[in-house]
Amino acid sequence: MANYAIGDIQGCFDEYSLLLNKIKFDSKKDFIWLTGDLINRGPASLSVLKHVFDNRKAIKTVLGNHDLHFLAVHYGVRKLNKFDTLSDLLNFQDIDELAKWLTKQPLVREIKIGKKEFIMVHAGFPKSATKKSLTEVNRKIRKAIKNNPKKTLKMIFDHNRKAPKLLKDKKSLKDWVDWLTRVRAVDENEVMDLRFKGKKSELKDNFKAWFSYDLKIMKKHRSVLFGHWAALEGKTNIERIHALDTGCVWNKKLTAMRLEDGRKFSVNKIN
Ligand SMILES: [Mn+2]
Repeated sequence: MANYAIGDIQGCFDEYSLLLNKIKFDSKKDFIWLTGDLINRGPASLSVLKHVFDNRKAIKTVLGNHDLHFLAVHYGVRKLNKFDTLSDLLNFQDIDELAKWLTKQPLVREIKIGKKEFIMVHAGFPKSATKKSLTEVNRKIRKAIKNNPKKTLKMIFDHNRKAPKLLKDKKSLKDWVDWLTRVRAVDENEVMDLRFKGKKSELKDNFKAWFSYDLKIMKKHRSVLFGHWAALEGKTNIERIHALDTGCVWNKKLTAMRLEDGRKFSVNKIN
């Protein structure tokens, strides 16, 4: 029995299958934890989502920005853009069931392996975040999506308007969704540069990687797992903060980390 965290699959079903073979995944004994962005940009979003759904007792995910974008298109509050590869999914006869299941997935997960504890998100969180605040925010976002998926998804993707309703920590639910599913570069005042997608070495003057700050959440037995930032190529150079998106959809590789011992397994993108 083992637990594996796997980075962004983005519709790369063949590489995902190869990786599961490589780690000899057994859905009766093992657990897989996905960093989100299961779909989009790659060729086989439907196959990935079906596999995860069919194995949902053993395979768990957090939501990423592409998963939320798909839901927004499905619920009719966003349009497809020219780089999207979501048609197989949107045209699938049982898509309602898959979409409904996806709306129930969290944005933050806590994984316990013996004495070790892992916090998993798709993109990141503010340096001031605590386990308590992340749990609370995760609960609020899930509740909002469940109660009114259309309205909530519309609010999440309304990038021009500052969402008015602020939570106790002065961030709105939209701010929090941006932190959890989109953040990379952040300045000292917790302002995000959401356009930045480059390497750490390309960050502008006042901006640092969100995980380069002294994160309040970090404790001795606690680690962080995230995806989303392919340009990091799996490296943060910070102990117990693990970047798992190794850019499979960008012709690099798909990576799994065994949580019991930290060993990494990768497969290259098949061309
Ligand atoms: Mn992403």
